[in-house]
Amino acid sequence: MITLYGFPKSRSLRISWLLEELGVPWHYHLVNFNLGEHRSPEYLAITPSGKVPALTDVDLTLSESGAIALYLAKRYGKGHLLPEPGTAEDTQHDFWLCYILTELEQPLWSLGKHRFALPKAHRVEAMLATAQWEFAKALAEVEARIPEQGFLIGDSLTVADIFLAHTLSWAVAFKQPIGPRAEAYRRRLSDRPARDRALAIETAALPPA
Ligand SMILES: N[C@@H](CCC(=O)N[C@@H](CS)C(=O)NCC(=O)O)C(=O)O
Repeated sequence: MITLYGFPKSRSLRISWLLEELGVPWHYHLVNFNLGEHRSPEYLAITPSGKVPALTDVDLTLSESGAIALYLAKRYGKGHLLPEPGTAEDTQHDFWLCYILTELEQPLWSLGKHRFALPKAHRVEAMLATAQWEFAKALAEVEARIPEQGFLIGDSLTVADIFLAHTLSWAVAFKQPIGPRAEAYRRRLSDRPARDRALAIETAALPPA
């Protein structure tokens, strides 16, 4: 059985959402950041970085949301959620996934890290303006390429759509302006029932505050 290690509203939502789209049985293991469980010896044995998401399956243990998503889509996607290997669409998919993870997400995450995620002693106020500027620059390229209707590539959902919609939702949560085309895309992707189910599963695992 697949086990996803995660924490609500973190990058684990990319994977829980994908698992719900795939329709495979899976189990959610909450790594409760509020209790410091990501620094427990049990969790560090699964992933030495102590970060989420991580995933275990019958024959492997894996971290990094991009690697986990590609693994799941290749192993369980039955030809859906990724373009056919070697096609122009496959190359486009590579472009999007690399761009989202290295150009779009990074400045946004710098913002998050220096606002709340890093230990206070390591937060640098002066980073915030630069991160916002870098994010706006990276977003401009997304807005120039994002389709007015449908999905990033072809006429069906791919892994890159889940990553882009999730990253754009972080931008909104971090109060970064996104243009109307990106916002319309984010909303139509986020309306998918699989995403709602994934969010509900992750949130229900948290003990009441
Ligand atoms: N590149 C990694 C980043 C993982 C990551 O930074 N996860 C955050 C939550 S979204 C985390 O676990 N932070 C806890 C920590 O850094 O100790 C991925 O895409 O999976």
